[in-house]
Amino acid sequence: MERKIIYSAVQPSGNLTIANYVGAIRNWVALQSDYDCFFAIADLHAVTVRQEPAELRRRTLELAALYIACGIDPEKCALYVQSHVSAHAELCWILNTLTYVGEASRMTQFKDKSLKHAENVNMGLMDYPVLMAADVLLYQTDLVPVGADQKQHLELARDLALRFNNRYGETFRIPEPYILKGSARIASLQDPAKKMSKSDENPNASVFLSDDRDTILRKFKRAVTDSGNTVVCAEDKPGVSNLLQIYCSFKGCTVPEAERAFEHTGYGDFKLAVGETVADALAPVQAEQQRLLADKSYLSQLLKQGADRAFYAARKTLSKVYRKMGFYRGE
Ligand code: ATP
Ligand code: LTN
Repeated sequence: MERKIIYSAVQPSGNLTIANYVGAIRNWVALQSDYDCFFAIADLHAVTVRQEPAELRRRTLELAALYIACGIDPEKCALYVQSHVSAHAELCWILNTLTYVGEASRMTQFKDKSLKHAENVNMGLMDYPVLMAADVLLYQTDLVPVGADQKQHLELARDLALRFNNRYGETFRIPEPYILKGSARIASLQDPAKKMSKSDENPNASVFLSDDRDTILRKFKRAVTDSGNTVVCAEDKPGVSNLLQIYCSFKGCTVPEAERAFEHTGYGDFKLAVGETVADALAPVQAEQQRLLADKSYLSQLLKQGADRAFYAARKTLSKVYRKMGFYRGE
């Protein structure tokens, strides 16, 4: 039987946080043996917000090393840099002609980022979800593992695929979001009403995968908790609930199990335990990432191999798109 196709990506737009790890990359590892996977480093998406060129270059390679350190096997899946496959930008242009300005401007992320980067509300920012649709549709993707925050973008990808198919004939497979069980939404350590994000201006709000043990312990020590002194997951305890979620994600246990373990523990010791658990779990990943980054030519060779694989699959879809739309392709 034909294997289903999975596509996902992360932007090299900042240092990754434990939320990106728990909510995205870590979950992909289990998928590689059962699906044909494409995992990209979305650098074209990253530049919708201003990036320092040297940083973008460094982070792109760091993200590649991190994927592999987390357990993504470049032999099993296509691991590549989005800008290495020009078909993404080409299909994005085509899909732009099917996207209404109204629907693009209604996207929550566009509205949020427009407020956050008011000095640079560029066309790319508005086009972000269309490029994402191009990513997914190019590979005839069945499933897209992402966090709940990306669901709206996937709805657009589905709408665009259906619109194209209705207008020009069956071309794209209709992708489904794949919100994985256990991939909880992790909140900011300083404001549990906000999601933890790599671009938060408060460095204590997010734990980065590059943070060393002391920094991790310090950030958890400073994390906001709630009134009271019991370690339980409850609506009126968003801070403690978030810390419990983080603990469980790294310890691999359930919330009731964790609540029981901390039944007689105060907030100070609880936060220390969460920090230690996270630091212990990250240490081997960090070490492996550093080992990989020491051999840049090997990494770049792996990325080239991934891009070749992606290019081959993408070209097939793109030729079909051009043909169906009536672009002259020669005799
Ligand atoms: P930025 O702050 O630059 O917008 P981000 O930290 O929100 O970035 P993205 O690059 O947008 O991260 O997302 C990468 C992946 O991580 C996506 O699959 C997304 O759903 C997941 N993710 C991001 N933030 C969280 C979170 N707080 N909890 C769980 N998953 C998350
Ligand atoms: N916007 C995504 C990253 C991304 C993506 C994709 C995810 C770019 N292209 C295609 C899934 C499929 C995010 O997670 N912030």
